[in-house]
Amino acid sequence: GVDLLTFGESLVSLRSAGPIAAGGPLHPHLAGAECNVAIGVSRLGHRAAFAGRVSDDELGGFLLRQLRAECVDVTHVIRDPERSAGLMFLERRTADLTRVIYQRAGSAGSALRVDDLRPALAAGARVLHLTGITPALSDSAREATTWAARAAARAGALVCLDVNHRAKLWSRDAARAVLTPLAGHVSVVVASADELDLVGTPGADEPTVVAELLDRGVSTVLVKLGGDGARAYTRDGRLEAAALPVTAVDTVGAGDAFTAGYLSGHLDGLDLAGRLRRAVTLGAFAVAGHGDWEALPRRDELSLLDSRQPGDTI
Ligand code: KDG
Repeated sequence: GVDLLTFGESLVSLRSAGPIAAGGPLHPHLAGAECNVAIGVSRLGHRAAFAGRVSDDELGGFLLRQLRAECVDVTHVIRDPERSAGLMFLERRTADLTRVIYQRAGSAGSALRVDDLRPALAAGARVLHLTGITPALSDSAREATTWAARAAARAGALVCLDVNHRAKLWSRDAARAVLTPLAGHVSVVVASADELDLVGTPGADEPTVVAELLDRGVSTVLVKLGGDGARAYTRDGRLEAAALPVTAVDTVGAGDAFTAGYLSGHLDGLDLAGRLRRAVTLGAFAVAGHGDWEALPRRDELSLLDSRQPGDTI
């Protein structure tokens, strides 16, 4: 088995440095929250696998080549000859504001179903990572996500769910109706502060939702606070970590980096403080460089941001 298995939709992200309506070049990148996590974990030397459906054309070939180049196991990816790759246009509208346009309805990734995941689950994984994006893609993808969470939990894997609400895919109420029951099958829930009530009582505050989750068997709740760091809750109480001070140039993918860092720390057997520290460290690398995952560290680079001055040349 692998250290970490994840699945979902791998996207071709077409990045524009300025307003799309003004024209100019678009640069293709691999994207998709689950792929970002797989790459983050793989860069740190763990064995990570991605499963899902990828189009059987050049765009699918591009996605697989990127994953392989990052040493992500794609043995259980299925090539779909009938559907196209999901696209995401990322428009850097201003230095501080990025806009997203999706062209992903009916994509190969959205056609994911339970049978696609059976071989990957049977092969085994220490950690299964899910996001709240996959169940928003289609009925079959939703069924596959819930099935995988239960199967992995039964097999003794640590199951992690990042709420990852995508308002362009579904409403908050629709997301809550699916993600709240799903959270009952997982050990680790990751959310930003504004996503927390999508896995609990609508409108409830952080302590209330955290208490609900811990009561339902979740062992760790991680709340991402961006530049303010993160909070972790377990039955033993609450722990906080500050963000590393870096110049943020691109926040897309920061949450995935955070989760990859946390899960890498789990795989290494670190205590909660160590896992949280690695999570905010990967988040800092993600925001301090361009791209969803391109700037993530190798293991020998983990301390690169410590005791560093702006503009340092090393
Ligand atoms: O998590 C970063 C993402 O926004 C990204 O890579 C795309 O998975 C994605 C999505 O569905 O928005």
